[in-house]
Amino acid sequence: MNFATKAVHAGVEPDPSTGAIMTPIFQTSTYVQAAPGDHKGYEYSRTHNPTRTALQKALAALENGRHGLCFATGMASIDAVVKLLKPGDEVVSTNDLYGGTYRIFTKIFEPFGIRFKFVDMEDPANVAAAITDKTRLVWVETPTNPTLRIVDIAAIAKLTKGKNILLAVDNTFASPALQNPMDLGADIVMHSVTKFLGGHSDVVMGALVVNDDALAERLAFIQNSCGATPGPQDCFLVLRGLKTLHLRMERHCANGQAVAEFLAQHPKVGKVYWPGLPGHPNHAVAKRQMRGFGGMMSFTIKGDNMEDALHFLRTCKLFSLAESLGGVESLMGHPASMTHASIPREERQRTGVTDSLIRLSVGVEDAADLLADLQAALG
Ligand code: P1T
Repeated sequence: MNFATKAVHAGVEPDPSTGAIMTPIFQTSTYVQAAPGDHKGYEYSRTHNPTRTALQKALAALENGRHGLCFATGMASIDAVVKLLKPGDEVVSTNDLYGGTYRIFTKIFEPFGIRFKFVDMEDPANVAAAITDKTRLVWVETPTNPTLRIVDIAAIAKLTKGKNILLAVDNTFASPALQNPMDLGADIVMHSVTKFLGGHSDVVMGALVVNDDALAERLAFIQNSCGATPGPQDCFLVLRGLKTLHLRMERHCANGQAVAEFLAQHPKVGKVYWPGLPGHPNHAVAKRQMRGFGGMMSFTIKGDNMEDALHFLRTCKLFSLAESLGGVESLMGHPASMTHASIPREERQRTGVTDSLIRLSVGVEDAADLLADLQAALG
């Protein structure tokens, strides 16, 4: 099945008791058993819920994987992956990544004896140099949040294969409509479902997709034991969002291109970070491993002056100032004070998250209206 057909149909069967075409919201905590252990595959909703099962199947299909696991938030899904490790294990991670991921790695898991190394993965040689016989996980985010760096997933997979090292890819910025990391050799794909998968800024959720049966079993054990699972109503909303994922992503990409090209030629704009621009350092890799460049981008205002950035954020009208991304409406953010405030300033500056950096999540509105809004704010 091709992607658009999977987006509409994957995981979803008409309800056997009524024929309802939409998966019902199974708003139940438990399931009646005829005798102890004699049940229909469902015992308790932390462990299994039919609405969640449908969503997990749909997400697995969209990532070309065999097993999907949903979590209460994107962070809970990252938490589950790191809980596969034990004290003394090492993780090699991208140095530009969502601030919350950096925070859980350094503030929650480092005190438990897991060691994290943050490297610039635009050059896979840096990953090769950081891997030791203690490395058990390589954590890739691509495109990275917020400077849209691109990591060559297939090149990193060559470094981890056959070495008892899991390769996990946070695919939140691309969504499975634009990139399928497992096809490039990843063992685990992670999503903040909150973003493009949900697509309507009304749900917070996370997901993992894997192929390996034993790995899926270990993660399902963590999912059930730690209990950060989403409720059925949220699963229903995401099932509904997925049906238009391919259509939304087409418009995010088209609007993203219009906005990036507009910013790139604007005399008041400094740097523009968008993987679709030919001047992006890893544009060729993005072209190879992605089917489109998406609607996420960041830029600086010439002179790199905090006041100018704040003026811009106060003046824009269609782009709303808010954390998060990937919804139908355009959002803008100031990573240094919002999404990436938990990363120390020197660390941030090194990866380009300067005080004037502005991140845009370009929505699916009319492109001309978006450009007019940006033009007015830059003026
Ligand atoms: O917010 P949550 O669903 O828990 O997902 C965390 C997360 C993980 N990975 C990436 C790449 C993310 O962007 C996020 C969440 N990011 C934001 C809220 C943000 O505005 O960048």
